[in-house]
Amino acid sequence: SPASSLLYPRASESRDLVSLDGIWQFRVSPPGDPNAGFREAWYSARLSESGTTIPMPVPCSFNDITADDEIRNYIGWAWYDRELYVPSGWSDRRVVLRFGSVNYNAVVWVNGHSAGSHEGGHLPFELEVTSLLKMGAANWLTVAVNNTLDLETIPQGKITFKDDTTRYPEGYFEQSYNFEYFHYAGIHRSVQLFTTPLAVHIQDITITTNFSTDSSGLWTAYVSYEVDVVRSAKASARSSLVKIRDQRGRAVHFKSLPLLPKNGRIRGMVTIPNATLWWPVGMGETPGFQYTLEVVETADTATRRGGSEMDVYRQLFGVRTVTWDSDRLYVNNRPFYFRGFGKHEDANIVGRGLSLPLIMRDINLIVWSGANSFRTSHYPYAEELLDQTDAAGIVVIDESPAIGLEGFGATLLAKHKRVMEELVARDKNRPSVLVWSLGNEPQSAEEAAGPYFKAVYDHTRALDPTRAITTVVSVGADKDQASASMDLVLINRYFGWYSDSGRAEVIERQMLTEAAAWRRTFGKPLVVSEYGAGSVAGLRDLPAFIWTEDYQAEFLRQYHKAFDKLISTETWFAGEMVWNFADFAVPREYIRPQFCMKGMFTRERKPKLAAYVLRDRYTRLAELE
Ligand code: BDP
Repeated sequence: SPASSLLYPRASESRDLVSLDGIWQFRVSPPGDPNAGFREAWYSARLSESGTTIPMPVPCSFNDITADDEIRNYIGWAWYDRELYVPSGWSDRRVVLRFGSVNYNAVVWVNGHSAGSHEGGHLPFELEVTSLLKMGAANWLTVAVNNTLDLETIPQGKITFKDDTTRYPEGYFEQSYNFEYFHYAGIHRSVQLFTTPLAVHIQDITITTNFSTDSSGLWTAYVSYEVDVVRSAKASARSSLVKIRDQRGRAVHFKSLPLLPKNGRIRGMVTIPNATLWWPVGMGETPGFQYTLEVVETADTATRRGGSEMDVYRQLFGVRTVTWDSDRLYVNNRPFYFRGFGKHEDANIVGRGLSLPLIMRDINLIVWSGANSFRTSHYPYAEELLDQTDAAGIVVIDESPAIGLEGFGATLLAKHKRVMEELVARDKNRPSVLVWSLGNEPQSAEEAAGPYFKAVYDHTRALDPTRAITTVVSVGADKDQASASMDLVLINRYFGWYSDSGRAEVIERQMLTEAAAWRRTFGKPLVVSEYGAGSVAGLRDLPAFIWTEDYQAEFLRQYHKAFDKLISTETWFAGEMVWNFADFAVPREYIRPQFCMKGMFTRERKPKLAAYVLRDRYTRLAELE
């Protein structure tokens, strides 16, 4: 299954990489005729031959690029295409087309031939296109993207047809969502072609780590790896090498492995004496320290050229452990306290599209604020961002796109399991990912939510025995059916905002009462994964009034009083994550003015007053560690 192999596309001496990012051609389906592109086979030639196209950047959301309301709010099949050439040297290579993320459904053609499809935004997929590409001639690539959400997609939404033609035009419908952020769509992350040798390629690598310490305080690391190797029918194994390199590129370990006669999985364990551990920022002297596992697979070929072919792949990893008990989460056996953020992938113009400048700006602001973590609310974020969290020692709660789930039927469960497979396959080697989040704010008071979340938990646990698992909940402790199956309890609370709006004076008491109730009910570590108040940047008042920067700052201080009490009196209070890092776009609605204003930073990443309050606190907490 394709989900078992999602190695990041990395060039090496045996692998070429060609970016297909750039300006593509684009068109949405005509109003009232969503299937026109399939009926008229738009993919059978260049898109511009079947109708008008407009230029559209990739990667990017298509919503905020034009001045056209129809495109901003488009729901249905949108079409992309571009031309491409392949180096002639690729005629004896295996060629894979990889999409970092397409939201939501994608159907792909190469030169008019079906190349495959994928369901679900926010996660990558690969299609082998070796036999579809023409070397030494122009090729064209067509992608149809559908962003319609219903009760059997993840996340869910609803389509309501407005049948009253005295009030609505023919065929008018409304897409609603089980979530409160703008439903950006399109080809959101990079599109790449990469090659591997034909005779042999490294399909997947899984690394897990452990360590021991001796009396002099030196660490010995135990690195276990599994390498999935695929050879073509006529090729035979010649050699299999594993090296571990430190950050300066020095080989600290070298191992020649026994040869596998058939395709399959090579397993091994290596020891690194005097090893350097991976630590979260603020916790050790080496935050974000990583090694590289280098795998070299060589096979004798029976091709016309004879000889042998070699595939090389380099996988970063960190040496660290994650454990948990009924009180806390531990990194390398030391208790970890989350001081973090809920975030979004959201920015002006690019929407949810990959932006490397934005990624670096956000990482720098997270470090500035003294935070040590964030949650990828409410869907998996770009791999390029997680590269930076691994390297900086910023802890990640890696959340699936399953937000606001309801119904909990068999189809939804199967898809949810599949999403967890893809997420774990993509991020399993990342040291910064300590926790999988199965989803955010499901209707977890429903009876069916209990067995449903237990099933998703068990499935995820089987995929990865090494990380903690949670589901972020918002119903009351007396009603919640999901948390009983989880390792950590994460709750979202809005005292002083959605209840007792603008009344900061009742926050502390309510937060303490609430925390005690969750502890009593579940006896597990508790993290407040969301608390937040909106503020319009520049709107000020004294005394503080709801929606001002002053109220947002005061609101935080009141929660912090409660958190400080919990930290000093309870062993099980495991962290706090403010909602939200930055202001972000929301659907068309009247309770928020185009954006959720709960950011510490504006959408442009300029600080509000609250950012300084938070920074003072997080820096102080870091010093206590
Ligand atoms: C919470 C949701 C989050 C919203 C937030 C809000 O988890 O996605 O943005 O409310 O309303 O319930 O700001």
